Amino acid sequence: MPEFKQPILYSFRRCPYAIRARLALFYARINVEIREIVLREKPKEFLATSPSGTVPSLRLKMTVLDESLDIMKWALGQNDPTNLMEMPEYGFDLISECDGNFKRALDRTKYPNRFPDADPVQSRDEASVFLYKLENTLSPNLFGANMSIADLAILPFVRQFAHIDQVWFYDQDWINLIKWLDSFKQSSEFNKIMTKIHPWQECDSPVMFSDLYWS
Ligand SMILES: N[C@@H](CCC(=O)N[C@@H](CS)C(=O)NCC(=O)O)C(=O)O
Repeated sequence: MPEFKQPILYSFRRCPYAIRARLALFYARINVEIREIVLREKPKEFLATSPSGTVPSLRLKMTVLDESLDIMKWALGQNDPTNLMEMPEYGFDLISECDGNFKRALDRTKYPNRFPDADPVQSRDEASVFLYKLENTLSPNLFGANMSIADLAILPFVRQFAHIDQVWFYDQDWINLIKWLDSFKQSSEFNKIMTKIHPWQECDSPVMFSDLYWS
């Protein structure tokens, strides 16, 4: 076993689950080594770490966190300078709905070839039901002026949905949703954690959050 020096986050830049994990670690100012993974060529070190073979996966000294939401809760449980965890329990229901029915419908409209039995337009309508629910909740964030863990957990998926057909998305009458998404996409936090890095190789020196984001 290699000596444990610091937490290691296996990540994939565009993956919405990995984006939410990086955001939480960034907001919590937790310094981790980040290893960018190519999903079609998963390195053996990653497969040895992640029981599910999915990103994100965070190797800690005694354990591995293999679910993005667990990484978020762990990070913000260590340090939560902007009070992201201060939200009603209902916020976790919204996250579950995002990860469940909304993501299911999103995938069926984004990847019609993978789901030949699903109608992409009907799936888009199904996904939109959740987005209108958010539209009616936003003021300007899900729980008022402060961002919460629910905002950080859900926004990467709304972004993914919006990118399927941006013309159509920006043509819908979800004004609050568009403002919320645009403000997220323009935020320095989001832009920092989207910094491009080369796929990790065993011979590389560690790339730390502190080198990328806090230098
Ligand atoms: N429930 C997991 C889901 C993570 C997930 O599905 N990530 C995708 C990338 S966006 C993945 O790693 N897929 C494996 C693959 O494509 O081989 C989480 O919340 O972390």
